[in-house]
Amino acid sequence: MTYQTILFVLVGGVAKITLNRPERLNAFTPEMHGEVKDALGRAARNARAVLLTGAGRGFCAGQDLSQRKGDDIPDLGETIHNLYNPLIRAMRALEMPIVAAVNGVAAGAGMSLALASDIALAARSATFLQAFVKIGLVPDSGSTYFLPRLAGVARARALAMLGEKITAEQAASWGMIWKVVDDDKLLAEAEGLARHLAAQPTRALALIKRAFNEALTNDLDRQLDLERDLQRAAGKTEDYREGVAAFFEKRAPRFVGR
Ligand code: T3D
Repeated sequence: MTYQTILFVLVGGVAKITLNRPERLNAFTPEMHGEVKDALGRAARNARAVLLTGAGRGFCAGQDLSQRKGDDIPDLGETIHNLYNPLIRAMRALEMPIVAAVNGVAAGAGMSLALASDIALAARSATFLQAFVKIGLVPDSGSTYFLPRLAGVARARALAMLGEKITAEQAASWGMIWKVVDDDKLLAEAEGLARHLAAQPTRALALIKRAFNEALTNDLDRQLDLERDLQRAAGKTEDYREGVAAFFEKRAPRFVGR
């Protein structure tokens, strides 16, 4: 598949996906949904980490509203069901870490995308907003799930109801992202992080991702059982044997992702 709305590069185990409609702040069209879905599939087959970022001055402005003008508005439940929900599910199910490099404004479903990543870094000048209410919609693409769990219910509710823009610093201090990086260093730092993750025990990272996916809803008993099961699986990997061997041989481990 050749891409028109994203850039895709696979280097050193990292699949870099750049949303590439900068003149629209990388707003989503159905075509972009199809291409991101395809790119995540390629990552699943060929990479050990994903880096997600945006071209130009925006990260992603959510749905492309030029496709929602006038009276010919589709059933939005259908677009959520068919496009946005599968995207968020695919991100959370992908068996490798997704690093988001939030290079600029993340609005609407674009903010949801950042929240659905595993490790989000943001440029100091980046901003986040739950833009939905500004156009008479409700947060979607997982924002009402991730936001209260990351930032707390009081902040999530106010962000959703007011649609106010917050800074990257605020997002970090509220626990919504991993860290803030100077604008000119963001991409290099995010790429370095993704490269690091791509050289780690990929199966363990996938199992850690699953543990945290389920931790958001499990009670302690279920989570303890899950940890047991995941550890059983991790204990059977080649990378675990390598990690222990490297520890005793006092050398850096060479993880192969199996
Ligand atoms: O519809 C469904 O299927 C349901 C799913 C919904 C999911 C959603 O994401 S709903 C929320 C949709 N997104 C928004 O409501 C955000 C709209 N954009 C903004 O509020 C602002 O653009 C920003 C706060 C993101 C950035 O503001 P600013 O001042 O930095 O930039 P700008 O001047 O507003 O935008 C720059 C250009 O991008 C501009 O085009 P122009 O005038 O230079 O030709 C603007 O129209 C365009 N743009 C920005 N966001 C979108 C967009 N074009 C289409 N769709 C957008 N979402």
